[in-house]
Amino acid sequence: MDANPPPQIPLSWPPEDALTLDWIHSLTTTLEWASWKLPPSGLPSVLPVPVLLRLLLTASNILHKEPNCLRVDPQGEETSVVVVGDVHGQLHDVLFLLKDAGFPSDKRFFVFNGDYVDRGAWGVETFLILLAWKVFLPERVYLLRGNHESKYCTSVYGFEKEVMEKYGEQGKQVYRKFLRCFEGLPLASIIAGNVYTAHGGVFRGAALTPSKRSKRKKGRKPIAVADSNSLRLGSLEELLKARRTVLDPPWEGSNLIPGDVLWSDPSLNPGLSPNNERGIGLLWGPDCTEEFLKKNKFKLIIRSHEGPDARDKRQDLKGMHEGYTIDHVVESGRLITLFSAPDYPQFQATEDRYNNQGAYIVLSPPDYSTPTFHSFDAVKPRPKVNPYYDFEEVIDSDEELDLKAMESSTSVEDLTPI
Ligand SMILES: [Mn+2]
Repeated sequence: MDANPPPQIPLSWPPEDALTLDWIHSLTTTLEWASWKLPPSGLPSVLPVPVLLRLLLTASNILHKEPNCLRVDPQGEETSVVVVGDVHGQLHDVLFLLKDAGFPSDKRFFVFNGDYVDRGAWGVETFLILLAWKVFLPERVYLLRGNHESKYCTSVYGFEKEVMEKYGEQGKQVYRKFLRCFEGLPLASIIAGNVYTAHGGVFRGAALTPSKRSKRKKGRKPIAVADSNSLRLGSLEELLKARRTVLDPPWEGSNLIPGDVLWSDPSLNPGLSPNNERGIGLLWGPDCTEEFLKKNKFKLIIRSHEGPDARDKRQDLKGMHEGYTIDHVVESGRLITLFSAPDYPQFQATEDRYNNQGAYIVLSPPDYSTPTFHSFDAVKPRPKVNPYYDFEEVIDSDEELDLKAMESSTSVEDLTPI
């Protein structure tokens, strides 16, 4: 397998910020070529830091202005919406997906459900290409946040190290700008008024403002984890008001909605309960799916977040072999999990692979609530690369939070002065 040589390297930022289709194709061709032909540290020779930072900043400014919950309203009889799940830095599979589904356009909207980086070796390239599409067609391409778009996850699952290896001395600065961009990603979308999408799923109601008496004393660890009895499903108004610009969604305190939206999982048991497996977020049952759909007059929830490895450990829900599962079928509609990284994870400790397909969903007019599933195989071979994380160590503790590691910083400004 080879790739076309890039038309012009190094890439330069388009004059007058006029990002064009040609520029995106040039970026794509260059990054794909580099993935085959250059060592990771060669990336700045084709994508110089100033160009990368310019793209990040331009996209970041757009993303930060978007509301927590986007309204995606495709117009016209021929306009479809493509929904994509976790892609995890699998550049070649994402490029296949974009070609297979057809590139974003006035007639083809895209909603990405997060988890662009970590585990796979090309998180930088993958996310930048999607950002370029966002800048080019901001009202056609929507990028939601995944739990991996956070300081904690990227420090454990490879993305931070990937940036450092690719950008060397300037890596720290580049990584900080990526984190700043991640903070701006919106949390959820509503497509055509009928379909709710988010990385993890539903969320609890906002905590009541704590009274002075319950205010935590300095230095004392708060015990604010809600028990199942006090949990109730949140409203869209509460989602819109939540504070999302956090490096890591808090698992305690009053700002719990972002953590729920990014980290929660469905269950076949009824009710809402703390997601003890993950250490953050919720588990929600079919009754909650029904309540959420009915209350908001939705017909479908499309969430992501669980790949073949996560599903392998669950007794109640189906495996992720085809890139999607239908988890709840209730009176008002359905709940779907969508995962778009085939042959995942890229690095595994054993010879056994899941050999899963990835999938994307196409929603079509008139009501956009009858999904068409497109499963696809991994692009092979992939370029040979070394992992950026200790996959043998973290494989068995899949996405469990190390709460201690998260305590240190809550905003990008806490990292180091920019
Ligand atoms: Mn996830």
